[in-house]
Amino acid sequence: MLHPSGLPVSLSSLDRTLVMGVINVTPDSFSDGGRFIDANVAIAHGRKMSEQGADIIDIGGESTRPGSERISEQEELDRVLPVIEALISDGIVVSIDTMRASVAKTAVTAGARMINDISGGKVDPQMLPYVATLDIPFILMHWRGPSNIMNSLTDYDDVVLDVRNEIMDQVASAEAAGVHRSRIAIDPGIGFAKTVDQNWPILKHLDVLEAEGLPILMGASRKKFLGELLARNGEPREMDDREAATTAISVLMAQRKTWCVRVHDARSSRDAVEVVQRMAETK
Ligand code: PMM
Repeated sequence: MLHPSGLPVSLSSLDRTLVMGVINVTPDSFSDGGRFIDANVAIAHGRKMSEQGADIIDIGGESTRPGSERISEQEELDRVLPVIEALISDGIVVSIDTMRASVAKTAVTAGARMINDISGGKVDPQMLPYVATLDIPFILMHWRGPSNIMNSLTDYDDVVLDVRNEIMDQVASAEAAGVHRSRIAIDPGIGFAKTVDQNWPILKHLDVLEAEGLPILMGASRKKFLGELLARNGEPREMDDREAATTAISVLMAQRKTWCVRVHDARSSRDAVEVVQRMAETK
């Protein structure tokens, strides 16, 4: 059964931040590239994250790391489909991370319950019309351009206001294509067309985005701005050693009841959400 938000009732009735566990079935993703290119390893990891408290597993087959090039549709499908099918048959709620309508459609037909398009429908002209035919959540991320050039697209007058305005323009395009507003979650796109320093004001002034009244997903997990924050002797903190900082962000998000955090380690973020939730309920 689905809630009017398009979420399974068991998720939408929760009064806490959701935890989305990430699996990149890619050889080169920014955070976990190469680890889950083998479908069996990816499936085992998805099951583990689910047991550890992930509410949703987000599966992507195309790397979005800065500078990365696109892969073919077939290659993307070959990577993600076996993993999606296996996790869905276990009853796990799956989200498809793709910029291609055709891949989204195959995933949704297989049972995926959410579409996460980092371009918010800007890359594939078929995406928004397709999403308009569905009753499931659509995660629309702030996006200025493809990964191979996004590091040159970081000029903002005021990063907080510009990101808000640009996301809301994307939301308007989605609505114009027939996507119902109640299906849209927005995401400021931490690290996408942003310098390391530009991510902090977005987090600090999240109220500006919250004022739009749409659910917000935050994808800060293990990203470069955390590695740079924790750098020693000019060396960024290793990717695998950014978990405590990621958990700190999850605490901050849970405190403001952000809709969802997208993370690589489900257990630490879910534990953090539980602590915040218990504090909020304690008289
Ligand atoms: N980040 C990545 C990939 N997909 N999707 C959303 N909605 N938000 C993000 O911030 C996001 C994403 C890239 O990082 P990864 O290596 O953690 O997947």
